Amino acid sequence: MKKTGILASAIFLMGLPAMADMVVENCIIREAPPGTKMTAAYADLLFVNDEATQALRLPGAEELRLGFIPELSDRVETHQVKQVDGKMVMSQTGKVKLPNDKVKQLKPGDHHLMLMDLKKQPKAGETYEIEFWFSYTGEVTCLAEVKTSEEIMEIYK
Ligand SMILES: [Cu+2]
Repeated sequence: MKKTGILASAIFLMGLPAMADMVVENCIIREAPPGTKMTAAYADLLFVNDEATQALRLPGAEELRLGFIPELSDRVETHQVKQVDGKMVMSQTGKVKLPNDKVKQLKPGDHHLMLMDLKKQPKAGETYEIEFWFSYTGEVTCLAEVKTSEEIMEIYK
């Protein structure tokens, strides 16, 4: 019994060389009002720590390193919102740790991607591809829809 299990997982691993499962969904870019040079992007990230992933023996927790949206910005940062003296303050943060088997939301008031020095104003209804880079998992692209602040408030309420 045990032998069969090991063989089966060995074959499974050969078919998926160094591939862990990452699911990226619900990608959203906030519409930038005229004159604004930056805006935020959000997404749901799910790192699946299944048997194949565990067999890779990753040296630490999976992390989001960065997102790329070359159509809109050449300078994307990971940000975090924190409460400082009763005020919500946004600051640049490094890599974002991802829990195993649990959705990590990049969302308003929490971690998010910040698109700096916008090349153009993203307008509601437009779509842009975001490429997410992780520490261990390969890049994952997600088609993000631009939504208004009102729409975003409804989604994350
Ligand atoms: Cu920000």
